Amino acid sequence: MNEKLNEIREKALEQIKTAGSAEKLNEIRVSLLGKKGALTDILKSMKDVAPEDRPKVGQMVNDARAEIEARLEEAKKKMDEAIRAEKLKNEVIDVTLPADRAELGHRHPNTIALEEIERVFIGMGYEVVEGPEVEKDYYNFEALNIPADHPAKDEQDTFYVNGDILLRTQTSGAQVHEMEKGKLPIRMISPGRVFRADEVDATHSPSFHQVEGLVIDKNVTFADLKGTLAEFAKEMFGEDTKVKFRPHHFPFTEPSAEMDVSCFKCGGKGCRFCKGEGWIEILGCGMVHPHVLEMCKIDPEEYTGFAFGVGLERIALLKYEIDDMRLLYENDVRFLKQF
Ligand code: 2U9
Repeated sequence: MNEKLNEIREKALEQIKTAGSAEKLNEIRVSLLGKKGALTDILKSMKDVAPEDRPKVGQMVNDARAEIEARLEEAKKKMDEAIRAEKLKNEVIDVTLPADRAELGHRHPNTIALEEIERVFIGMGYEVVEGPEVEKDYYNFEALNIPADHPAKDEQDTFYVNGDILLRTQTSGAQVHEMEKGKLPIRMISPGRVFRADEVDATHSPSFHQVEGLVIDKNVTFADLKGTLAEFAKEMFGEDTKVKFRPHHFPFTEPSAEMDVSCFKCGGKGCRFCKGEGWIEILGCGMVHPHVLEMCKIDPEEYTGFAFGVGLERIALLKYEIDDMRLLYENDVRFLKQF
């Protein structure tokens, strides 16, 4: 019995020493101390031991059991400590490491084009004035000499909020507000979002952006308009850019014109970019209509002015040679990342 007990004990201690996991330790515990375990079997066979030897043998079995339990407990503790140490090692934070760089966003092509336009006009002494996107019919149409029966006023072209309140179709209202203040001279540009009931396609959107400009002073002439816009074109598209004015019609300016710039891709020879024309249409402009000045209580005999309007998206598309306006609105990061 003694020998058998020793053998179980030695074997158990060896197994405990080489056990590699908590599961293995548990297996060892069950195989020795469980219901059908080796030590339990020995206790069960105590009935075969001579009565006078039973206390001694019982003591020996209990000692072996206590020792195995203690070793199992010890091994388990060691294992837990090793696991904790490993975990801690992985959790070590090196506070001297440089921080992750926060990803910076990208400026939208519209923003880049607007900042460029603003830079040019601020350089010429203009103020940047923004107006409301929701406007009264008067400021969007009437004050700009756009008659009540003008097609632009049709509900199919303009988003009406209710009655005479609408989403502005041009930023001109901001200029009218400024003129009404009665502080002259005026040299301003008004950038901003405008709305038109257009279907979405490569060149149209129900919401886009404009930059309009207005100068009002004594003795302002068409020559001032030409000189200013020629300088703008050079700064935007390069020193060699030429400009050309074609007569046009707007209700708010008289005379009116559209301005083309020589193609900045081919220098005016004609290429795919300018569709062989050598010229690219950039903006509309003209001398402020005397009636518009009168409605703002400015005497057209004393003051004259010029105005112009550019589509911001048009400038951004040209500048970056993008052929579909929808790309500017989709905010696809793969597109925006390129700017
Ligand atoms: C006042 C008086 C006159 C602003 C002007 C244009 C010509 C023009 C278009 C360019 C492309 C609109 O975005 S677009 O579709 N604009 O051609 N805008 S003159 O004239 C004004 C503005 C304010 C008081």
